[in-house]
Amino acid sequence: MLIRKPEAIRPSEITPESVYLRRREWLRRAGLASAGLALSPLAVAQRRSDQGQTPLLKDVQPATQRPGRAPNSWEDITTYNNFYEFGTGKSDPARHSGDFSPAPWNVRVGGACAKPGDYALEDLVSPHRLQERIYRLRCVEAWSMVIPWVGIPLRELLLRFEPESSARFVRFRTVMRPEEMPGQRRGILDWPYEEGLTVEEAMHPLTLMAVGVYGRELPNQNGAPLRLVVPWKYGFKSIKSIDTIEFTRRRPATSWNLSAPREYGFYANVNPDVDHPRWSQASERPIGAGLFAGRIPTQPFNGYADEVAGLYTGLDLRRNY
Ligand SMILES: Nc1nc2c(c(=O)[nH]1)N[C@H]1C(S)=C(S)[C@@H](COP(=O)(O)O)O[C@H]1N2
Ligand SMILES: [Mo]
Repeated sequence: MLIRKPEAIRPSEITPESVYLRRREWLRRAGLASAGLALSPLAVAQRRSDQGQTPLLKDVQPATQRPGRAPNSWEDITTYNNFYEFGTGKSDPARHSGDFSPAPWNVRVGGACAKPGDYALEDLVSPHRLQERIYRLRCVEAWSMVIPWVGIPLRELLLRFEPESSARFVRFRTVMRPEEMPGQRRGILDWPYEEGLTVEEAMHPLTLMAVGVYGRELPNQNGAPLRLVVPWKYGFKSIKSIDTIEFTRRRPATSWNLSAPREYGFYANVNPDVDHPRWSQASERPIGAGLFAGRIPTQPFNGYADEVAGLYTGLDLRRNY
């Protein structure tokens, strides 16, 4: 469904990047791939699907920017998760999300926009060329990963709903399905999980609506079929399995902020200078780096300061944590 067949690629869509990827793929097939031509995550996914595993999202524009570290393994990304709807342990989402059904899927779009409505996932996704984005993810718990997402810039998606000028925030909600999500049968949080961004944050070119990882559709534990990725904010802002998007005039209430307002702010920008009340945020533990690997320094805005710091000029980042 999200997978566009190669025949569906119009000549106008063939960019230098896709030509590059195909050439690399050709080199690989011809046995010419050298160490200097390290395979991108997309090419790795291609190799997986060559071996008869899950199909990949064919028409994906490969990432142009890469963070300093190599992407985490598929194993790390899909077995070490936070998704409290399936339990609070890191392996709970992988183990307890088997009964969750991400298809069919509809998203209700509402609030201050000219095109509200119920949209089928396919209609949301199919007009867009999917992009690969390799981003760092920094959890507020002080661990981190590097993840090769596949998705649509949120900006492109939101503009289709024609937001009104009165819209100042965008609110997102995770589906409420206690029958399929065992964590929602317990009072861990005030369900359903809700998050929000300012319109400027939502419209920033780095903000992604992800539908895949490693060139494949999102596994349930990573927020199938549709989840937000805001790489300069703590991971809890990147809400999973979204079924509602609303343009609002007032700042929306958000789940973690409601549950512990002193610990989790609305902005939640990654900031090594502002500690969590119970632990330091100055450094982080990279997942999958090996038992004896040390912590690494946390960067302001998770390393994306050049791109996003301008969104917050004049804002006291210590108060607006
Ligand atoms: N609905 C929902 N979204 C969520 C969460 C959650 O518990 N429920 N956890 C958040 C947190 S704390 C993090 S760090 C990221 C983790 O994303 P990943 O498991 O895909 O790496 O998802 C975020 N999105
Ligand atoms: Mo997190």
